[in-house]
Amino acid sequence: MLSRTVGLTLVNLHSKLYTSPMIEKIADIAHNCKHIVVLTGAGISAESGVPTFRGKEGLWGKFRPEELATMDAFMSNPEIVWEWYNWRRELMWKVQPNLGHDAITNLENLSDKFTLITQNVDGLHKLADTKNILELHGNIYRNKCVSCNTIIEETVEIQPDAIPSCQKCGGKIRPDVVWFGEMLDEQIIQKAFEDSEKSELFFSIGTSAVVHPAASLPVAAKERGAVLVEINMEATPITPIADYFIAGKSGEILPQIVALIKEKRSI
Ligand code: BJW
Ligand code: ZN
Repeated sequence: MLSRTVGLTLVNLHSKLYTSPMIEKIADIAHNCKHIVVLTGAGISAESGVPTFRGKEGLWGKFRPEELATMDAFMSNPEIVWEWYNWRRELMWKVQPNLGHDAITNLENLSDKFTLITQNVDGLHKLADTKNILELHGNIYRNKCVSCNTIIEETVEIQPDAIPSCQKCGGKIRPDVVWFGEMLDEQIIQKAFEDSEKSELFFSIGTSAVVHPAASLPVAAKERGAVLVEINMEATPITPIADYFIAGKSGEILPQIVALIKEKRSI
């Protein structure tokens, strides 16, 4: 195959892969390490058509987080909150994983030990067949009781003007996502820190790295000696501590890294 594209995109000449020295270096580190952790944010799903939160086109440019993504907002206006979540569910239901999600699955298959930590609630990593996933901020398709936290696994369509009540305690049903001011699932966040701190190579991909505790994970990994790689369209608060920062789209960069690891494995 003879193909050539410009910039950071893959250049494949006579089946030998040529790419940037930085990507080459990262692939080399990945090839030689035992434990990789990947943290993703909304940016990984942007190329699938899921809106991000921050930035010009982000959801928080059009909607106020405190009116939609807090318990206070839900208690004072559950109909509006459900309308917003129904709109997002519908949007997410229609989209497919992109090349970035697929590359992460390939990276997992090429790794001895691999953990994917995602802040996303869209379920696209699962759909792309990544196996070891920690969902930090819940899942938009799951519901739970606002009072007793009973999980309602099956996707029930919620009518905003007739929000169902919990069969156990009568509390209102809400989406099982983590809103501002709410604690993350203790076991999930503990495992996320444990794996991050044990990792040799940590990728922070498509996250603005401003929401905690998720944004502390790359810092914790780096402090314990991991090589920190950031892939994002723009710099973030963690860029200054990253060993490698690649400015670009995850759906274009990640497949290059995976292709190079595969090439190294077949040598
Ligand atoms: C691309 C791309 C492409 C685009 N390729 N890249 C410490 C310090 C300060 C504050 C706090 C702190 N600890 C806790 C807090 C408070 C708060 C917080 O962090 N606030 C800050 C914002 C100031 N945190 C919390 O409240 C958390 N709870 C908690 O800590 O509990 C303990 C506690 C309780 C009470 C009091 C105090 C502490 C919970 C946070 C929950 C976040 N929830 C949301 C909504 C989830 C549900 C839903 O989806 O509906 O989670 S908010 C939203 O932000 C969502 C995301 O998961 C999260 C992170 O956003 P993300 O993924 O980074 O997206 P963006 O849009 O910000 O960035 C996208 C990036 O992609 C950009 O950088 C683009 O450039 C890039 N990009 N295309 C590569 N193709
Ligand atoms: Zn209940």
